[in-house]
Amino acid sequence: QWYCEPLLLHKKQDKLGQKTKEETTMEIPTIDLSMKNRIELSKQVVKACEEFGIFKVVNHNVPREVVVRMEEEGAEFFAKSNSEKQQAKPFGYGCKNIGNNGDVGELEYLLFPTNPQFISESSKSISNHPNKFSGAVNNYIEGAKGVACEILNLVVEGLGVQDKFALSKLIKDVESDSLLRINHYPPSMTTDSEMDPCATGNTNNTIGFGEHSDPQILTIMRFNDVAGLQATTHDGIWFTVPPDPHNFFALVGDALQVLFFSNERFTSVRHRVLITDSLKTRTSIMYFGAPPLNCLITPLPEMVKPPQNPSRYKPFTWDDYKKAMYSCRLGDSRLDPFKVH
Ligand code: GA4
Repeated sequence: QWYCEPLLLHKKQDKLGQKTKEETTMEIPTIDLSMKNRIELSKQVVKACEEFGIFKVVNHNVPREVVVRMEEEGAEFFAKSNSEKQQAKPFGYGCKNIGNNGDVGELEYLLFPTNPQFISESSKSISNHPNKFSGAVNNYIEGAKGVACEILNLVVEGLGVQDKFALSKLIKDVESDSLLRINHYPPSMTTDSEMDPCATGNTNNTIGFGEHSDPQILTIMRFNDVAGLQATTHDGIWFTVPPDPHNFFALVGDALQVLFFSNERFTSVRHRVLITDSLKTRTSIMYFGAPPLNCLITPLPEMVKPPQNPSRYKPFTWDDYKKAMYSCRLGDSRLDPFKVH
């Protein structure tokens, strides 16, 4: 039905001690946004969200140039000295520490809100050419947001929800709490800790970013030609997602799970990054599409038909969820406290 791509399973027992099946192949759905038959396309998107929660998006219309410029700005920033990078704290620069509760990964990153005013005001802390930096970032965000909105519109169409923009309008809102994250996983053989604050010697097959689901509605991810991303099937089998630097990957987040959960349609996808390449730097860029803080995260009306199909969650705002998630560890099942028992 859709263009299929074999997924390679990680063959060894990994550092988390979980055994993975050997030599099994799987297929990740590919969504071709240039497909003319909109009804068929929306069905494919819903199926991909249901069955995998992660899929590739091709013919997305984001110019190559936009992605290349964003990559160059990221590379320029991460090549700076440690003390220069520390100046970028207001822009969400981090090294190894993830969140506030002791999680660590083998990476450096920038993590910041997608609000253009924040970006233009803070770019001075990050680049000697702030306008060039903020221009590249804003263009990238517009492109990734466009892909996210198109996917969300297709989801809504595929499920027959009346308000065609019920989901995309949440991330288009000027108050949207969406984020951009640029991750930089240094090659595992780097040992010069003065030049590279993340250097730890040989870290082959260690965890670059631990297992988690993304809390937001939808993530649009792009990474360079270095492998490392793994996701789980609904049966808990880990598989590696082969790189495709020309295309994006879409990931179902916790908020999308709740918006449809009463219908048991979607589950947010658990994923992680392993460092498997000892010589090449892995870079990834994630757009996390989120609603405004005061938005109520509760199933869309068409998705709840009580009493046969009551909501599995107490209604909560995105702000409530954010507060709860920052008191959690990375791998926690953060939705559990919101479940109706
Ligand atoms: C996971 C997805 C995004 O990278 C992120 C992460 C956030 C952070 O790095 O600050 C969190 C993590 C993520 C979920 C649980 C909390 C918060 C780290 C952490 C331990 C930016 C996000 O939105 O949630």
